Amino acid sequence: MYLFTTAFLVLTTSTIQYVSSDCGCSTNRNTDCKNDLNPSHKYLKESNEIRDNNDELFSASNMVFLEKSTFEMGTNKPVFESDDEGPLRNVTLNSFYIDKYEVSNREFYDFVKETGYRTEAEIFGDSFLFEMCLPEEDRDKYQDLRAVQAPWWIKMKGVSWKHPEGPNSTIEDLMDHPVIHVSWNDAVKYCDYKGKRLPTEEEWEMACRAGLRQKLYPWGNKLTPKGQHWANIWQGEFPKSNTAEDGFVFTSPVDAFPPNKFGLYNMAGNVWEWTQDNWKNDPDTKVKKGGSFLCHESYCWRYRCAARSSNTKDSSASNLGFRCAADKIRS
Ligand SMILES: *[C@@H]1O[C@H](CO)[C@@H](O)[C@H](O)[C@H]1NC(C)=O
Ligand SMILES: *[C@@H]1O[C@H](CO)[C@@H](O)[C@H](O)[C@H]1NC(C)=O
Ligand SMILES: [Ca+2]
Ligand SMILES: [Ca+2]
Repeated sequence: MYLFTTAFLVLTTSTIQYVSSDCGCSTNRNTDCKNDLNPSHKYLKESNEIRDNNDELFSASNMVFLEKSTFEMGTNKPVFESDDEGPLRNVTLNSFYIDKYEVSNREFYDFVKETGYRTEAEIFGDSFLFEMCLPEEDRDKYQDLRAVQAPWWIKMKGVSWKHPEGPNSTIEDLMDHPVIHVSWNDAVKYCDYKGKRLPTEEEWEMACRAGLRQKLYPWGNKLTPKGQHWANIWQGEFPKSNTAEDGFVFTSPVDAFPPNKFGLYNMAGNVWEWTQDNWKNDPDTKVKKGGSFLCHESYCWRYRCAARSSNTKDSSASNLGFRCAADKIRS
């Protein structure tokens, strides 16, 4: 049922040790892995301006229209050969709309309220939780539930989009954060209800690149131009310490960090985003794009536009969400 084909398999288990030193969330370890470290909003003026306007953030047609165009997809300098990041090729796409933001908890909450929808994690009764969210003294209890090749994931009962950081956590203070612990099947249902659909991988990557040619990131080639953070990823040593220099140990609000030139937020980092496409022709495994707050250059340099990874379509985790696309906006 759950299969991590991704990212996390590149580290061998021998390099992973659990030490009791600072893992990056010590400030609030016992209260569900809260983000209270210097939010990057403090110094990213642009994101503050948007955040003041919540109507805009949660309005129904919060999408960007992208004209029919040709763009260069992929790369001839793949970082992960086995992910099929290459080759560089021209792809022509018809016009489409795409959500400015990852789907937020508030939006998903409204959807559930209106439809009574239950996610697969709720039906299965568990989801993959990143261990940092648990109090350190509890982590040993869950040895048997760790993913073999990625032991920092714990398949945890009671974790779902409503309880994203542990069975006793809530989304109360995370309404503007991306919904997580949603499967591909859940994402398809949500977009469909909104009269939308998931983006194809090509659409997603075109949107990520925002008109820039052969750049690594949605904003260019430098990770931190002007000494600022442009995405929510991992700083420090994975998986032991997250210094959260970008302001966030865990997810960030969907409108944190500057948008790319198309006005799209968090294409790189924060949470991985499901796309429509099959991974290597397997209809049960879907392509996800963009990397997440858990990505670090040392083991998962996948917050590049060309990077790609996958999960089985019924799987869910702490770092996987989505945004929708559409051919037309419902009026
Ligand atoms: C894509 O098309 C443009 C314009 O025709 C061309 O300059 C470029 O070399 C092409 N890129 C690739 C990878 O074929
Ligand atoms: C959740 O809360 C219950 C009741 O307070 C407690 O018994 C349980 O250990 C908590 N679970 C976790 C994972 O913290
Ligand atoms: Ca971060
Ligand atoms: Ca993202």
